[in-house]
Amino acid sequence: MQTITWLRRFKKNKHGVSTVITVVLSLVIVVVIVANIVLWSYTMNQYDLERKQESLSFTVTSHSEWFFVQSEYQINLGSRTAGSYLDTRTDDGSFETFREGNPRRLDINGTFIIDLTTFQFAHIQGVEIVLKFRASDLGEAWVLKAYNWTANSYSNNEFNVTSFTPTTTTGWDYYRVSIGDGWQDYVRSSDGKMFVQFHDTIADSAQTTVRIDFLGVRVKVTNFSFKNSGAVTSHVVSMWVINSTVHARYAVSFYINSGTNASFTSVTIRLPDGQYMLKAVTERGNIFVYS
Ligand SMILES: [Ca+2]
Ligand SMILES: [Ca+2]
Repeated sequence: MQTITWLRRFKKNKHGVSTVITVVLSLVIVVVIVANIVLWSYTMNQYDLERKQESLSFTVTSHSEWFFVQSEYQINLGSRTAGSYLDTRTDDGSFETFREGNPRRLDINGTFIIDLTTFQFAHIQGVEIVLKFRASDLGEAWVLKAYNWTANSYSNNEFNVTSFTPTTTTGWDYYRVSIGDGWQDYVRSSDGKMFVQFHDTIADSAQTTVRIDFLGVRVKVTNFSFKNSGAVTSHVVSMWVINSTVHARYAVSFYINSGTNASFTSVTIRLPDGQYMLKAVTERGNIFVYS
């Protein structure tokens, strides 16, 4: 009889214990869920807050400054009749004058130094040469070349324009050259030295006078200057280059601390000629536009 009573009590107690366990477990689960919701909501608020606090602006440059002839041009054919090499350093209307000799030829060359300390060889994407000149007659084409350090001779093989026929005897002509692939042949990697040559093409009857207002070289580089006026460090993870024909995305990794400016050079990002828009996308998903 005693045994039966004990068994009943035990069953009753067992039922009670499992009820308690169920309640406790349920409570634990509820607490865990609520805690997670609170934590998630806090994290999301924090994320949104940081996202709203992000504020970037930026500009871009696609070229270095101009580099000019170091000293007086060497004259191989013809002569110098007025002005000096200093006149060819600024596009300002003051010029240096050269004249064809007998035979009617002109051939000069000058030494230019690219500043490779500021514009690292590995960051350069190409070279540009610009000549602003006036020829006294329009009877022949003129040629810009540069010394090819690999071939050990003057060449314009990789130039986009290999000769230029002047269009005016009273105004100025701009003879613009761009060297993309192969530019490395024309800039000495050890010191940035370039030799640029300018010459006529035929010994015709006219004794041509040539005025040079400007002759300069510069390198193509893509350099971004960021300004972080936000309250948080920004991490730019991609850049978009957009115009009517280009819509390119480049993966990058630029960190800009709050309240600071920072500049970054990209070898891979190619900026198109003319108008374009740039977008910087941050890790937080913000998009900042430059146009
Ligand atoms: Ca000539
Ligand atoms: Ca000038």
